[in-house]
Amino acid sequence: MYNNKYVNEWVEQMAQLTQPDEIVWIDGSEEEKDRLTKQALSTGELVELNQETYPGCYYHRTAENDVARVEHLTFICTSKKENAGPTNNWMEKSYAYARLGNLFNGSMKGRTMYVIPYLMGPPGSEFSKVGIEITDSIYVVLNMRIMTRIGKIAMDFLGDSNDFVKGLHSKGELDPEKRFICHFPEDNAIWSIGSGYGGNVLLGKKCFALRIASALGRREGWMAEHMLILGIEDPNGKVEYIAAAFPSACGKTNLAMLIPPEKYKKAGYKVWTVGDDIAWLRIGKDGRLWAINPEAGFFGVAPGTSMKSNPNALLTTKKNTIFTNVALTENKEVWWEGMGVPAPEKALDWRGNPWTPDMDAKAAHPNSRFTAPAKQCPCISDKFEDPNGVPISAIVFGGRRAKLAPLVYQSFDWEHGVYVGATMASETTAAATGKVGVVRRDPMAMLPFCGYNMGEYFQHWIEMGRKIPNPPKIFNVNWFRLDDEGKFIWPGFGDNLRVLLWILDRCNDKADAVKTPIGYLPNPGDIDLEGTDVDLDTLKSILDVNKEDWIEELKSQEEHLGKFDKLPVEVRNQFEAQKERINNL
Ligand code: OXD
Ligand code: MN
Repeated sequence: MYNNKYVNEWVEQMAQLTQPDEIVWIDGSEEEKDRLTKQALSTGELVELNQETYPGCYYHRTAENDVARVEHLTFICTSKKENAGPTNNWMEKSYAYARLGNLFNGSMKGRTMYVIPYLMGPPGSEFSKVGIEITDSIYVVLNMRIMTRIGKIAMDFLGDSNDFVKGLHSKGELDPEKRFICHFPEDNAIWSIGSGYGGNVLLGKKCFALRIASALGRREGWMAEHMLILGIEDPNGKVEYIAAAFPSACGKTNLAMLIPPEKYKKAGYKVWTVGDDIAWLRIGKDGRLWAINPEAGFFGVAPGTSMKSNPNALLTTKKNTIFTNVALTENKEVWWEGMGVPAPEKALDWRGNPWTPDMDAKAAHPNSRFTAPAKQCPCISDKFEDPNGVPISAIVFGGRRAKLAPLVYQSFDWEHGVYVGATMASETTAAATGKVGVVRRDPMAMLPFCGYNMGEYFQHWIEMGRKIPNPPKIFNVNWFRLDDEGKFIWPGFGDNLRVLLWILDRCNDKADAVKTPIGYLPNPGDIDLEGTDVDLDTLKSILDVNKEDWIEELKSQEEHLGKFDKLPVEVRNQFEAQKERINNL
């Protein structure tokens, strides 16, 4: 037990509700980690991997029906429905406490309750915030240990304050019928029951750092965004930072850990990772927007991660990593589709069933994950733990669009950028349950993560723009244009640096642009193609603004914007102006 009376009182109440056999207060020590790991190994919750090739690494399988975030079971629970807005599932607050209270009642009988104090953000930073997660899962404790800063460090930060986010998690019966992920932004509380999958149960991540934090940010004048943060160092050693928002599984982790093409490497360019998923942004004393990564680890999608696609991510996972729902080989190593090494002759698949390469089924679940300490990343930024964060030069939005959106364009100004973000769309992937390959609008990549009315969220963006004396410029990228045969036109991966450098040139007034109805596009000659297979004509074909396609797009945008009861007039006006420009094309 720590000696913060607010924490102790609340834990006492939650213990009365859930009735655990025992309460363990997490201190974050190595001794504790070893003890809990041993326990998890003895119950089979974790499997030890080959300690020669994967030192400190463990393997976990979730229940078969519990492999992804469950947006249809995720709720924003406020007193009034309009505070959750049109894009969130809503449950009335006291009804939610009562309904979930029934499920939590006695849910930890025969189990141990772990109390995990955790810090989001570096110690000593004005950005940082404390959460306490109560859970009956050792897997959660060991993952939170990687994803956040747990134990004493968090309690020291909290002191005797009552300013912490109260997170209650129980595996319950792991029954999808009794699974709920509920957020109470009015009370800084999260209740999650019935799941053991990371995105639903590592409450520091999506639940706190995005849903609760976005609501806090609005109240307190800052922003919590679904953004990676990367630094680009030029040959003179100058580093500039970009924050980028993409919907789930659009290659955010790859972009955050980009390896420059050979030519740029030789010239002295480097890319540094500050964060791969979440950014908390505040206005700095110098009038710029500054960002931290509130997390301490990466919870990345394994399939597709290879020495070719993302060597930095793969190398990050070589020790002290927990793998979830990938395939397990006979010599206790892990494997997944797209790992870039031959499939094992025999393995156990993510369900634990015998698997051989000739089978039709996938060995690893498409949303299988690694949980790895950020500090192990070969390209981790030396500013990763900086309490001041990093100054952001450009905000980049993007999504997967087979057609329409050009490779890159710059918004005319902040307000136009907010409209670009508010109408962002992408084709769905496997990170959330549901259909794959359908175009869905995902404003600022925050659709599943905004903890309040999304119209008011747009308004908050507009207002932040007015308050930031020297705001970042806002861009949109689309690495995913397809040719008629369904092949990607742009090589992507490291070559995306070529586009990011144009973006930085624009921020530094070093590149010209072509004014189009949708924003500023590069002069094709300003994107360096040397060393790629792309010729100038091909590049031109993905730097196009097609009137007919955009007319269709605007119809769909209009329908989308029509859903917001609190759409800011500024966003509506930006839409109308864009429509007029397209019609005049
Ligand atoms: C994630 C997601 O896991 O966005 O990061 O789904
Ligand atoms: Mn994410």
